[in-house]
Amino acid sequence: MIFFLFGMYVRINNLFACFCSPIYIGRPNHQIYYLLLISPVIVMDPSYRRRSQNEDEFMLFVLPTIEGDSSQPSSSRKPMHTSKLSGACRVNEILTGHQSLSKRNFRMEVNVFRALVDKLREKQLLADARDVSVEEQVAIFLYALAKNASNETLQDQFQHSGQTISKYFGVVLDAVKQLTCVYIRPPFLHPHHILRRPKFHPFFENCVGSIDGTHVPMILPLDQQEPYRNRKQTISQNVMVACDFDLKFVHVHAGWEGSASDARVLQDALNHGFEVPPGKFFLVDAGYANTTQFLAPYRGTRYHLKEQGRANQKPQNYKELFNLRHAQLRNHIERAIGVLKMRFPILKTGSHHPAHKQVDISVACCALHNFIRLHNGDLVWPSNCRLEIDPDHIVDVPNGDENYNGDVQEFNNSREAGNRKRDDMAQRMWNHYVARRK
Ligand SMILES: *[C@@H]1O[C@H](CO)[C@@H](O)[C@H](O)[C@H]1NC(C)=O
Ligand SMILES: *[C@@H]1O[C@H](CO)[C@@H](O)[C@H](O)[C@H]1NC(C)=O
Ligand SMILES: *[C@@H]1O[C@H](CO)[C@@H](O)[C@H](O)[C@H]1NC(C)=O
Ligand SMILES: CC(=O)N[C@H]1CO[C@H](CO)[C@@H](O)[C@@H]1O
Repeated sequence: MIFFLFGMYVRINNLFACFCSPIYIGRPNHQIYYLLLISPVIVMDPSYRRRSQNEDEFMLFVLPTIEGDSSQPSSSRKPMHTSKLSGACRVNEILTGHQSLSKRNFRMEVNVFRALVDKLREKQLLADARDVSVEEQVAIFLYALAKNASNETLQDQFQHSGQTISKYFGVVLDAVKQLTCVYIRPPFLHPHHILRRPKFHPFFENCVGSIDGTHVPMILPLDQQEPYRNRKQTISQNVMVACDFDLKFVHVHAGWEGSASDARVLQDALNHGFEVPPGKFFLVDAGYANTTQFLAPYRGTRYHLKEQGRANQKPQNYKELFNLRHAQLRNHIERAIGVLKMRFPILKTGSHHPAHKQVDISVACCALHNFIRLHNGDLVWPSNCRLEIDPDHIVDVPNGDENYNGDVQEFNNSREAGNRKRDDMAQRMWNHYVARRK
């Protein structure tokens, strides 16, 4: 317990808010206010942040002058990366070849890949180096996420030294991290069209999305593992994601120890910049308290769609009806998380990058997911992708908390109001339902 608390303290001190210039990107006027005030918050260690920033400044500065791979060990007299097929050719081959090549290797369609490269160039987050174009830099990064490719595999694939690979992985990770503020944005306030369907309307019209905690495996040195040990005894971070009904992430709070409860992580996100727009609410599962801003299903009542489907029974009372509608609406967040992890299998296995980079990788994947959504990238094929990872290596992580364990004072305090709101909604919905059935 003491260890756990200590772990949390460290986290809280390490918070770093991602402040970014508010950019108006063609939203309805009433959105501007939120764009200015709310920005996604990412948990990370400020000292890491500072160090990596300096490295980047250095790297971006020296990029254009670096010459090839001057890093070959002098003991090996034969040059190592001699394949005729240079990295640049390979990337070109993939981008101009059959469309499945880009999906398989970069986990996105060619047009989305090119849009990403353009955006990174345009924002001057990446620049062509003499021997590694922005296309190839991005390719190295995405290939690593897609295949959990090791340093060595990347060297062979792209015909560069370990240092070069490592450097560009870091440079692109940082660049994508900077896009986070642009692509992970607060939810639209206008009710989503799905909420206009008769079975949801008008009861859920102020709902802006759903929230869930998802575990992402981490690989950590033995002496740092304990707080990250989750219910399934594996090592993971607990990442809170909020997602709108377009399957876009609207907030991500990453880096919490796997032992922390979903409710605790949500509270921490609220303490560090996450806001629920006034009068709006998110749907949460039973791992959270039910409050006015976060509506949970009724406990001890059938909840999962599967359960209700199996019983093949119409809801018997207002609580069952509420839970059914709640589950139907919440389906989208499970889908979003599912697609995210299938698209970027590195999120299922953990990697040997330093801890802060593992945290950054999970946030970067969410930003890329949104970028892909924005450019109409498909969601179907990533869900059906064959995972090119040894199933033995897929880390078993918990599926989010099943019950709120009462560990957050602030949520405890607003439960009564939450219950009144939920009862009120559920009863109105039930009356409407019964009246229509007659
Ligand atoms: C990749 O290998 C090079 C040496 O070949 C090393 O300098 C670099 O740190 C390695 N990068 C990672 C991320 O392991
Ligand atoms: C992911 O890569 C790391 C090395 O970078 C390796 O230790 C780990 O086993 C890999 N996982 C899978 C599933 O291949
Ligand atoms: C929250 O309420 C529960 C009972 O509903 C209680 O067991 C728990 O100690 C409370 N937690 C806090 C942090 O006050
Ligand atoms: C899911 C959940 O937390 N439900 C709880 C909402 O609050 C009431 C009382 O405060 C509890 O009885 C429920 O279990």
